[in-house]
Amino acid sequence: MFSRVLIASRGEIALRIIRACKELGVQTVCVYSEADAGALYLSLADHKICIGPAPSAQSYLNIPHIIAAAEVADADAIHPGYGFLSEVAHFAEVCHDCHIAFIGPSMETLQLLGNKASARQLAKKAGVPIVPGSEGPIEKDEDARELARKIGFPVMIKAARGGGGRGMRRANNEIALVNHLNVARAEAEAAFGNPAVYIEKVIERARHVEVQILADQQGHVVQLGERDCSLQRRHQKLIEESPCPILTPKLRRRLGDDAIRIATAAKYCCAGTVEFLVDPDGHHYFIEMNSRIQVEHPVTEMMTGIDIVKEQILVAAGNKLSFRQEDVKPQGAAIECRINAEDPAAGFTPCPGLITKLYWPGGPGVRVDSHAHAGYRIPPNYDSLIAKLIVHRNTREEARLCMRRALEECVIEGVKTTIPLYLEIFGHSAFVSGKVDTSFVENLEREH
Ligand code: MV4
Repeated sequence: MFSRVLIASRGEIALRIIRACKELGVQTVCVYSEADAGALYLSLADHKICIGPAPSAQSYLNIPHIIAAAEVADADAIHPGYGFLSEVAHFAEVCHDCHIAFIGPSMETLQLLGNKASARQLAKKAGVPIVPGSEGPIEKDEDARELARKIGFPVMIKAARGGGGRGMRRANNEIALVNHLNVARAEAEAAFGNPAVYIEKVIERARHVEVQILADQQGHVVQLGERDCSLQRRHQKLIEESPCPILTPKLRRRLGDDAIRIATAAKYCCAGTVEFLVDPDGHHYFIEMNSRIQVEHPVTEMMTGIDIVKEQILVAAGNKLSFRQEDVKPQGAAIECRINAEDPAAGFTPCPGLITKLYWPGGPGVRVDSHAHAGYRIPPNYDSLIAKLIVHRNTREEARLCMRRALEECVIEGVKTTIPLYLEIFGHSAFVSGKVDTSFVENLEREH
């Protein structure tokens, strides 16, 4: 087992990893930027090292500074959390070359799954359904037009090195396709350093359902059930829930089996998430795999009782998974809200600033994962996540009512948050009936 883990992330996920390490008897080193110097969670780490000024490029994305901190602190492993360098193959390579364990998949797996076009090919080869579209990147406009005519408009143009909706454009006809293709290539080159784009048929009114995977270095791959992430706004997830209200037992088993097929084919190790789209006819399609712990992992932890972050650390240290597939029995219903310092009434404008008063809910079935506190100043340099509020109850309806009660108990003064939007959503008949798809939040905004 590791003796000291360096946490190369910030905020609530850094605190989450500190908690897992403490329970494992592992020391922690937290790196932080000058903007996070006042955050109280840092005092829960055994050591803390400032690695640079606020801008991510000079701190949380600065590989030499992070590696130097690991050397100084004599850390034998690095947990990348999510965001920042968590899926950067080169970072995993540098850790390997410096004899520091990277708590995540191998560099080769990160590279393979980081290219969404090659991940599609891997899924197809593994016998998993993918969205009708191109075999790999699209080179010539004529090929794109021919393919689009064959699969039918509208089509989605996606950057191979994108993901999570970044570098994704919809084209409703040939003119739009040709125009968007060149812009998408330029944007992909600028944003990801790689202009490759691929094409998929647009799956209308889809649900976005993802399956949590845990895999050890001995080749055991286990799936921990699904999370429905359809409630997003411009690809920013807002609310996640499990089980997905529209999955039949048969479709649930198919998604689980297909997620294991893809993780096995990718020689996956550690925690990962396989993303699918489910169309109104109940067909599922693989779209991408995320090679990191995700913001919404607590939903699955509440459903299964498995500590995913602890398992990540144990597996990275060479331990076998401490359970088998037949031991995974998701119970009840769980819902997570991302409480962001944004103003939903003003187009989700970020509202960083000083939190003057903070009171979190509690009681049966309520979990709050947050690094925030009264007197904490939310820096403008990073994402606006203040906390994740997660509830777990026996049924979805009980979880919905519990979530509303918990949201009403929250006291956050000094910054605006997304809470008012959530109170509206959890009282909306479409949510109550479980019939929301990926367009729900944007339609709700249009109603205002
Ligand atoms: C799609 C899609 C429909 N058709 N791909 C990919 C990344 C993820 N964050 C969203 N993704 C989607 N990919 C095809 N071929 C629908 C989504 C999607 C979505 C798209 C637009 C607005 C909100 C969305 C929410 C979930 C999924």
